[in-house]
Amino acid sequence: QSTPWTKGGPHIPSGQQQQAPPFSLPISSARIRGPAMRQPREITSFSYDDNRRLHFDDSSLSYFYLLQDDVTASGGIDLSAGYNVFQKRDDTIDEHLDGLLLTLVHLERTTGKKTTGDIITWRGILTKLLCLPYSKNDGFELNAVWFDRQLFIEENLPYKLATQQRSDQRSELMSYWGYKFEQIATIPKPWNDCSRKEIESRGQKPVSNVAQYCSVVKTGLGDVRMVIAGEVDCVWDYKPDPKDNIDDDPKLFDNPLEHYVELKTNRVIQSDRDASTFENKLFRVWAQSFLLGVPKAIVGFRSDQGYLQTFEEFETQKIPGIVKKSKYSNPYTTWDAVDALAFLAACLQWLKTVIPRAEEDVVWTIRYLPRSDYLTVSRTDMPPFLHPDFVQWRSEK
Ligand code: 0WD
Ligand code: CA
Repeated sequence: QSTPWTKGGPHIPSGQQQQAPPFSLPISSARIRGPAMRQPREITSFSYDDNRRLHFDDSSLSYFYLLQDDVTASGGIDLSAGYNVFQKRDDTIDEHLDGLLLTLVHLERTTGKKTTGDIITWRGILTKLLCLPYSKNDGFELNAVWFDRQLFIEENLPYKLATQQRSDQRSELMSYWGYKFEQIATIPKPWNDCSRKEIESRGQKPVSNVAQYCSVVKTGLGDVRMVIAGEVDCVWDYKPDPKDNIDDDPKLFDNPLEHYVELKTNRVIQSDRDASTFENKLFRVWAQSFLLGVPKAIVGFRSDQGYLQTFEEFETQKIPGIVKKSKYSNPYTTWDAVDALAFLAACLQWLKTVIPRAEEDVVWTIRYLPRSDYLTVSRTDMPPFLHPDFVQWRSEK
């Protein structure tokens, strides 16, 4: 049973000659100027603790602390240390949008104001869509549902689990290096509140990826307003207290997002091939950080044996330029931020119109098959996936 659909996606010139299937959006990095992105603003934040319990506060927020000398003096920090005691989150547990939705209930209860926005989702979902024109090898499925006149989008976890390649021992270790880097590059409190011992012993505890700090931001692209939540690795210096921002003068506003930092690890660059692979990755870092308004990424460079050798700061807004000016850049295949945003804008606008608004509680699948040229939407008979407390809260209003 499908609803009649008049047109394919929005009118984007596509290089493809293929006939568009119904309910579909051609994937294209169109050479058109996309609508403007609004400056993201943090509306609230939340934390998961080491037991994955949710707290409506900043308790899991970390602070950047790493000295170049500490890295070089030791001849490189061993990022494999403690791998045997890694406390890894069970990522087969489907959390849906729960952390975000329960945080919105808490926010709306305490402020008495309803969170407005057309689309509510995790940042990671939008990163996938933003990168899609340049990253067509991996397929995905998303679930979407209209509720209370807002469109909620989550990843379809069973699809992800069924299709993801079983990661081998080497890639398991490499992803551990990323979490180990986060551990040795951060402290749980601002440095002037930490004792020397707390700072020096920061790499001793088992590494865990269970605790997380997430920022919830309001942002917009063209006519689409969004509420997105994403994990933030740490702050550079401090997080401003919203109470200190009573003044509405935007010039005086100390924006929490401006203090955030994304952490990444990468192999040390030794060849042209390494450099070009890194630039590809850097663009994804741009996409991810840009969406949430995170201004800085710090990349730890490690050897093939997993020894951290050095680290470098990248300003999010400069990344597209770095990639574009690079000697590895190719005008036909190289990532372009403006074009990627134009695609995302078209995509979100399309989702808003193509998924029938009147049919609340119907779950739709947004599907991208590997290497295909279209994103498609179809109706499912899946049960709604929004947390019952959120549904009840919004239904009472
Ligand atoms: O589609 C998504 N993005 C999903 C997110 C699917 C299922 C769950 N989540 C959860 C995350 O666990 C987190 O609580 O959503 C929350 C926010 O995620 P996000 O910021 O939207 O996620 P994304 O931008 O994809 O990833 C950011 C970081 C990752 O760091 P790197 O440096 O690799 O980008 O979130 C972490 C990861 O550290 N992360 C996870 N950690 C453990 N298990 C997972 C996971 N399944 N997904 C993301
Ligand atoms: Ca990270």
